[in-house]
Amino acid sequence: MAGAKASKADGSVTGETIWLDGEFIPWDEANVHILTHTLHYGLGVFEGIRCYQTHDGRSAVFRLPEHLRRLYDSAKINLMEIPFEQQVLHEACLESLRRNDLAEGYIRPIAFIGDGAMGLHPGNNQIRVAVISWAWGKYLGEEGMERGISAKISTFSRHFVNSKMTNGKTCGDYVNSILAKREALLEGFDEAIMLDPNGLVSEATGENVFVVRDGVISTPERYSVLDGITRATLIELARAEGYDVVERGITRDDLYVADEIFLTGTAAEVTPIRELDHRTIGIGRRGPVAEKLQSKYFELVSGKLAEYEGWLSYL
Ligand code: PPE
Repeated sequence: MAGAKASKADGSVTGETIWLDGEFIPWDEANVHILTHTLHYGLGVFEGIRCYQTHDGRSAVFRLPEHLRRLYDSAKINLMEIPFEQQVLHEACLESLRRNDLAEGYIRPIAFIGDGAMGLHPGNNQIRVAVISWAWGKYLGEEGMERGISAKISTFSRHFVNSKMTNGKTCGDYVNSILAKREALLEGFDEAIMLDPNGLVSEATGENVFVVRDGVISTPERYSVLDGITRATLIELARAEGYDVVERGITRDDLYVADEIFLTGTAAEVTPIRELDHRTIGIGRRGPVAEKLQSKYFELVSGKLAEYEGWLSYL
């Protein structure tokens, strides 16, 4: 398919083939029935994983087992049983990249409830599983990686922890993120950071938040945020670089007076914030800590740090 490797300016993505319920089928035929339960009620779980071309030309998926483990955890939290062994999905992720001819790309496994029973109780509707891969460039813009992006504190609160199960990555939870993201973009910002119901900093619409002040790196405790795999990676990299990293309650004004703020996520990687609610953050562009950790992260995912080889699944 011509142009299959690029995601277009309108955000649409295409490819050759999609793994659905155990087999690869043509991209354009990967359709579901309109009564698909997840479409109506939002109970499904998904992952976002990246594959990078490494320094020696091979391709490697970053922390694939950890992402798949979280997928199964998300399913368990939501009382969904994924009808495949983790190893089957592991292979499907790698094979999906190969079959779509992607040396680098984003992988989206999703488990959802199929059609059949309607109403909130999904009955015995089939749990369906897909793995999709596509080329995805810089999530918050190439320029943002160096210049930093602008953000606002959202008027929408992040879910209360007993409402959003924060160890899970559940489809319907993203309504809250979409509301916050659209509000931010409509007002001319690039991203939104949400506060939890107590007013403490939670996370951005699809990223975890880090703050630097006087050389100390802080990030919100795990309980109110998705247990980000990039977050965990950054904490480890930062500590290895000799930084103090603390997980603590962070207030809105801690962000305003930070020397640096940066966001982490599989899609967003490590993206600095230059301005928050019209206040310049630190030097108003990527600061030294973000720069250091960003470059370590990219060295890591491109296979240049031998001590972290175990985090790469080569194609
Ligand atoms: N918080 C949220 C709410 C979130 O969605 C993500 C990932 C993270 C934190 C970071 O988690 P991790 O990727 O494990 O470091 N967001 C995915 C959504 C992307 C999308 O737009 O779709 C991602 O980065 O893949």
